[in-house]
Amino acid sequence: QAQKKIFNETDEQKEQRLAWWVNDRFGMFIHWGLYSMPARHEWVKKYEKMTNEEYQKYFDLFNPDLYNPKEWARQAKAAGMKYAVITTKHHEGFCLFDSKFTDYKATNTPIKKDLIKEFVDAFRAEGLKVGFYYSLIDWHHPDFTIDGVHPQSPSDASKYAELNKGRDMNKYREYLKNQLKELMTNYGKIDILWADFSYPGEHGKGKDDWNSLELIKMIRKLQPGILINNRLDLEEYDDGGDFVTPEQYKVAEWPTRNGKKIHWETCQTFSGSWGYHRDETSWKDNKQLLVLLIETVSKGGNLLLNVGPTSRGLFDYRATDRLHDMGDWMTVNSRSIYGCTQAPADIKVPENSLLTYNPDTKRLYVHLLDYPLQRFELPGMKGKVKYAQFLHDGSEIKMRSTDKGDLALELPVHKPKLEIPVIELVLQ
Ligand code: JFZ
Repeated sequence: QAQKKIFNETDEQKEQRLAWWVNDRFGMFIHWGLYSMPARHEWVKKYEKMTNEEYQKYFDLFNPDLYNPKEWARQAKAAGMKYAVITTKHHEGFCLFDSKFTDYKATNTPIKKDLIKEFVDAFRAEGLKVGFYYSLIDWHHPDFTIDGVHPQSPSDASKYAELNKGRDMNKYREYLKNQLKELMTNYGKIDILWADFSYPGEHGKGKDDWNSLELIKMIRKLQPGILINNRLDLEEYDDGGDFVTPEQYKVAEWPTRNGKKIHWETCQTFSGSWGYHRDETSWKDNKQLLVLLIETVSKGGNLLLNVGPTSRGLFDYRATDRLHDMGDWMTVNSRSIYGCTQAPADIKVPENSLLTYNPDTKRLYVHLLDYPLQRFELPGMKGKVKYAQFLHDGSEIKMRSTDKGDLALELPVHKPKLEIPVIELVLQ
């Protein structure tokens, strides 16, 4: 099958462009907008079928007076995250940035600030890479045609044409292009563009509705080093997206395309919704979150973990607590995450554990999900390991042979005081 490509970039050049991202593995997603005020899901406008008029009160009163992105950046960095992707505009259509092409923006609310400008400055100052989420969907723009995901979508299909009278997608396409141009021009070097999302089909939208081909060319021209996700509906092209984005579920194995392993990033929430949700109780615990990160790296992927700040501009304490605890673990264990990937196929995964591997240092990391009593066997590893130690305190773990001639480690009876202890094996 002939390769269809948009750009003439070699595989090697692409790997170079993505090298930092593959190495860093762990980023923060931030979903922030007017929906932080109702605080009951970022799709609240659609779920509750609100009109623009009904939604207007949030715009009129939006005033995140405690917004301090330096503190967000501090928390992200302390958690071990290396990049952050923020919603510059979500489906509600509200722009956190100062755009020339709309009045529906933060600078026209009581906060009167370009929130994105401050975000970019603060995160860069902490040494974090910055990415922009931009919603292709827009529930506010008068030319965006009402479709299946629109708050006013009728159940009776024959009503669409009538409801869409006077709406002109040509004008909306211009708007998309103009706004993306602003975002790619006015904020310095942008490391990631996270477009969201396409849903081709009847009463859906895809590449022709957005003019995706023209958009991706413009974006890469304005920001040559940028990484772009796969939600522009350009997957017929080999380079129509730099990475795939499995969302809110666990991938069974490393995703492939034409039999080749491809770059992937899973995005996940703490509690289910992306925007701040006051009453949600389904928060993942620390161990689940660490497993999510480790398992992702064990299959060669990245984790983009989401925070939904409140309408005052703060991270909710439940998010802050979890970020803090992940940071405690990362402080001593990040060597099993950064620069790591799936272990070589010939290495057997021991029971109740997850493996990651650093191909540069030839070190194998065994994450103990269920701390074993004293003896830990590594079938097939005899003669392959030079040295074994705990990662958190660098203390030696003695090696010995089992009766069957396999390698076994002598673990201390007392479980080290951290959720998931990691053994570092220095391979021959
Ligand atoms: C989208 C948004 O609707 C959602 O609010 C959030 O921003 C999330 C990160 O992205 O939700 C999607 C988009 C695509 C799929 C699923 C949910 N998908 O392709 O399965």
